[in-house]
Amino acid sequence: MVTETDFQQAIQLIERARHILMTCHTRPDGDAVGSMRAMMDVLTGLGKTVQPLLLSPLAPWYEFLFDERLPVLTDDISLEQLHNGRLEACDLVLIIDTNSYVQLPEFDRWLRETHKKVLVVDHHVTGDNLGDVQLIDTAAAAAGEIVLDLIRHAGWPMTTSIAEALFVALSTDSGWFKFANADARLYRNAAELIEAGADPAAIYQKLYQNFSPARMQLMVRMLQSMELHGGGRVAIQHILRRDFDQTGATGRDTENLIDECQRIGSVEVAVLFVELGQDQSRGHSGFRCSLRSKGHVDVRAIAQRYGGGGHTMASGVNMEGDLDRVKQIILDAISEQLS
Ligand SMILES: [Mn+2]
Repeated sequence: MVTETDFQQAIQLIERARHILMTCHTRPDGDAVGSMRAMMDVLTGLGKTVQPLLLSPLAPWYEFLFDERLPVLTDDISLEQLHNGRLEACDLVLIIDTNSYVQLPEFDRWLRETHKKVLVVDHHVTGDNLGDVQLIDTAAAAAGEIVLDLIRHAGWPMTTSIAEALFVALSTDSGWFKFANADARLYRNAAELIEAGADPAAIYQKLYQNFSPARMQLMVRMLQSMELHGGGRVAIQHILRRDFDQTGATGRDTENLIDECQRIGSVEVAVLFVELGQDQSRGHSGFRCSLRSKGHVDVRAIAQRYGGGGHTMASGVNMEGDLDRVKQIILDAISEQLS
């Protein structure tokens, strides 16, 4: 729950700031980048300079949100530049859609040392208390809903561009308004954004009917890897490095692919293992494990046990070890809850 005092403190922090550095979790999703785009507009409108920074590349289907390519830490800006360069000139750091160091790779090293004021906007249950002021609303379906509440509290003007960006945030984090987090509040907020100029049909096309052939091929391979366990209640899939190499798809192309197997009626939990690159796993073999639940199994509890996090119905965790081993660990943890 975000209190009136929290909102007032956040508004004060923003009003006093002049140069704002803004970032979100790695592997940025629609909620993170939609909320970022909305806040970029809000802050620019207030006369602030804004430096957006991504921690991994933006997926192509979100590029329409931005007029210019956003810089990516370590690709476009080094950690040294972050320490020494123009980014040190910022007087407020805004972190959106996460409150955890582990979700801020490399950036966390700067964040741990900096004395800058930090404002966090997040809706996840797990977190490291990164902010001097934190707008945390775990009942919100998307961080974008908290951004919308902040705009309302402050009385900042709504524009078509902000409405579109926030609509992307709300719609993507709810699987286009179909996950269990799609409550009356979400639909009301979405309606308000449509009234403010967001065009759902146009946004849907840009987000969901915009696959590259390579991404489609990657999805086909993922579906071919699918195994059903527990009498069809658990679907386990994987994507290996060679699947990327042979299709030409990239890591960003895996977003939302895990949801596909939930079309199977019997499936209660979907699991996707994506093999990490050598650089990310520092020589070890490792996997990014994503988990989705239709509600019966708490997949956050499973991810948390191995150092990950997320929501009860959508979570993720990085795991070391070979595929058979990590599969068995996750399958055992799910079976425990199903029995
Ligand atoms: Mn989110």
